[in-house]
Amino acid sequence: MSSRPQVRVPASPAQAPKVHTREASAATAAPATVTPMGWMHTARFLTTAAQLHHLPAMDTPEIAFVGRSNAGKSTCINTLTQKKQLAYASKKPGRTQHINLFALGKQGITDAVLADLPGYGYAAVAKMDKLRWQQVMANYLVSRENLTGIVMMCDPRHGLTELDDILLEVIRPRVEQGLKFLIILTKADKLTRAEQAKALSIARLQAGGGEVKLFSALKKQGVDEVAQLLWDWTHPAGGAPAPAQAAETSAAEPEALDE
Ligand SMILES: Nc1nc2c(ncn2[C@@H]2O[C@H](COP(=O)(O)OP(=O)(O)O)[C@@H](O)[C@H]2O)c(=O)[nH]1
Ligand SMILES: [Mg+2]
Repeated sequence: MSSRPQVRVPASPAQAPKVHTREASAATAAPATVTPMGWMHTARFLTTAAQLHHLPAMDTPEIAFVGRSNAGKSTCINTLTQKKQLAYASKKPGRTQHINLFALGKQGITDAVLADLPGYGYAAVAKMDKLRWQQVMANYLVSRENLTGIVMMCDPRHGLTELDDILLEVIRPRVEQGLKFLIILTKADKLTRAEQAKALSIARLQAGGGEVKLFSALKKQGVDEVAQLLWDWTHPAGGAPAPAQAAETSAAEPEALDE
């Protein structure tokens, strides 16, 4: 038996009034000329929440960005969206342990939401704050109803760490139910071609059927590919985006995302 603290996941999704706006039908209303990159550039701050029940319930497909501190998450989101103020929004005092939501799509017809989750594994965060945050994050990943996909940032020079593995365990049941999953290997410019190929094949084994992409903000590598993939996730051919089902109960309690 592990004596480490456990992250508890809720027995049922958080109860909050659902936000129904005319934004829900935007996927079908989007003009055919929109490019995935142009679409990413429409990103704008939507809201921030310290706790799951403070997040608005939405029926717009949502993509969560997760990763260890310093993995390159903020830089990646900035590069994809061409919006420096998004990272600024996430860095504002008091919001560093918040879930920050950004809207995508033309103004007034949001057709997808990006959720920026604070990085984990940062040693300087007080133990209690860490535990509280891990709880919020695990609850979010397990029960957020409109969650459609998860993007995990990983610095390939370090590979997936123990914290990344624990998070993978938390989301595995939902990925098996159809939740989209992508590992972005960041800072690819720091690797040789041979190292990139090796990092790709290792991460593919760990991604459990999810996608893996190399990314460099410096060299603009992988930007189009990632934008295209996120577009495809949220605009499936022949129908409105369908969020993967949220887990009704937790099969097993994940370990704490702690070091
Ligand atoms: N060479 C290189 N450095 C990067 C890249 N992306 C991020 N970094 C650097 O990695 C460090 C952490 O990046 P940041 O986006 O703040 O990480 P976060 O903590 O995951 O949000 C910063 O010094 C960045 O400048 C990249 O594509 N190439
Ligand atoms: Mg950051």
